[in-house]
Amino acid sequence: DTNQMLITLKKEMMRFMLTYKFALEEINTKIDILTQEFQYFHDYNPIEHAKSRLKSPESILKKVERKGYDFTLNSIQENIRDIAGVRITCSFITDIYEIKNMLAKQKDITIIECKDYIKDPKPNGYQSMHLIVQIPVFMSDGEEKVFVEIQIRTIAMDFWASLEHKIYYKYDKEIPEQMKIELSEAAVTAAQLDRKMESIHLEMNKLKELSKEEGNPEELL
Ligand code: 0O2
Repeated sequence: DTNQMLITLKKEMMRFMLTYKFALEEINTKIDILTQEFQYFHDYNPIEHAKSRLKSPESILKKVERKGYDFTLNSIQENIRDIAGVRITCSFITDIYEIKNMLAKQKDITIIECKDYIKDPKPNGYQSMHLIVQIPVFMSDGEEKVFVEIQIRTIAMDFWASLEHKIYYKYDKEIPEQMKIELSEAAVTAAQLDRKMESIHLEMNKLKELSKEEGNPEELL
């Protein structure tokens, strides 16, 4: 009867959302392990911070409607690949590629898609590395392969993107022309800052190596 159908539907929905929650927990554990390992064995940690979020059922349904997909769990599972999302912020551009490689090397992670908006920034200036990965989640009744979106960016890229995101919604997706120009200039400045910080960081590493070779590790830095 209808009541039974509703109970089954609710259970299916619950199981569906839980798989994404578990996938996020798995990815968070991986990031946590990398962070801790770097803390113990290396001089510095490429991960400044990581934040994860689950898309709310309302936002999922809005996106399904906007994109014209079927309103079935199968279609949502296949087409909406950012229900589980993680954003990793790091200091330097090289860290982004290093983190990407470290994740790609893990046996249970499959990289399905990689969008490099650092090599090819969006027309508005947006920069970031976007990965869609798939990770197995083992439930009592079987294995689910779950999509997770991982965004990796520098602090400067993140600073720009958060402001742009706020402005985008403040102006209801119609940013005034002058502000678009200013944002685009700010994106160029942020990219310059990233390159500058990277070169200073490399310079510092060189000095560190040199000082180690001379058997005097602490003196220069
Ligand atoms: P929110 O509120 O952050 O979740 P799709 O995901 O399929 O709709 P697309 O273009 O294929 O769209 O995905 P893409 O390019 O990988 O971008 C997805 C996410 O990246 C966005 O999620 C944003 O978080 C971020 N992003 C992409 N472009 C921009 C941009 O120009 N400015 C800012 N600030 N963020 C951007 P959502 O779901 O759109 O938003």
